[in-house]
Amino acid sequence: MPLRLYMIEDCPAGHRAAIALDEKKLEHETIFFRKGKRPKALEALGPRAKSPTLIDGAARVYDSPVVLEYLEDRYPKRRLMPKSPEARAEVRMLVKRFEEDLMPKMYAVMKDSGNGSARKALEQELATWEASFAGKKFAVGDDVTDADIMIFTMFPLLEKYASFELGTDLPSLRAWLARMKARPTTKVPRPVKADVRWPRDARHRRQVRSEGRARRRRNGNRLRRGANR
Ligand SMILES: N[C@@H](CCC(=O)N[C@@H](CS)C(=O)NCC(=O)O)C(=O)O
Repeated sequence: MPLRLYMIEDCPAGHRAAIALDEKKLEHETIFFRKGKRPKALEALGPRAKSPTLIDGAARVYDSPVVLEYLEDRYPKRRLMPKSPEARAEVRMLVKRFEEDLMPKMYAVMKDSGNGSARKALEQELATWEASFAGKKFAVGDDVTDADIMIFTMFPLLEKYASFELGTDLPSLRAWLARMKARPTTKVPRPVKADVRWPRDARHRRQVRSEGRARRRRNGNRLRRGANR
């Protein structure tokens, strides 16, 4: 059975898992659900099994950083973590800094009542990240790592829900974002109609499966095109 990813549309945490699966070229099925309507399979795992939750054989894994770690441990062939302990520590420190310092300010901009203070706080925070990204292709070295994936997934949301774009005073971050967007793996996953309902009957399950196959074929073609670039 292919891996199964449960996620909510426009959930940055779910998007991270989807990117890692595509970067690692792992065949998978994505089941979308709506906020507040977790499928029974997730409810059975307890309240922390949200978007994303990954089912892989006997493994049930949730919480996006843990899902990324699991995929790296279980499928190390296409690496999303550097080899050296120093660089691995750097990735983890950036992820922590992102979660504690940057992500809350990004969410604040999306919830902002409009007085502009959240935007100002985010711009000030991003200036510190501009310094960290100066002269770098990706967050840590020349290859995409979990740090890039974690950070990247907030930007499509900021653009969509807060019309927030990186300013021209952040050239290193802008170049990094453009590099991330250009990857065939980073497109925001969208459900096909059948995905958003929990499969209830045999006919519906067949429909979900056939749409899943069509999507995987499309994704496969997209990934192959990307790989041949
Ligand atoms: N820290 C978790 C956050 C997961 C999370 O809160 N996901 C939200 C959507 S972005 C969710 O599934 N909410 C549904 C619910 O709370 O019922 C992670 O990184 O995976």
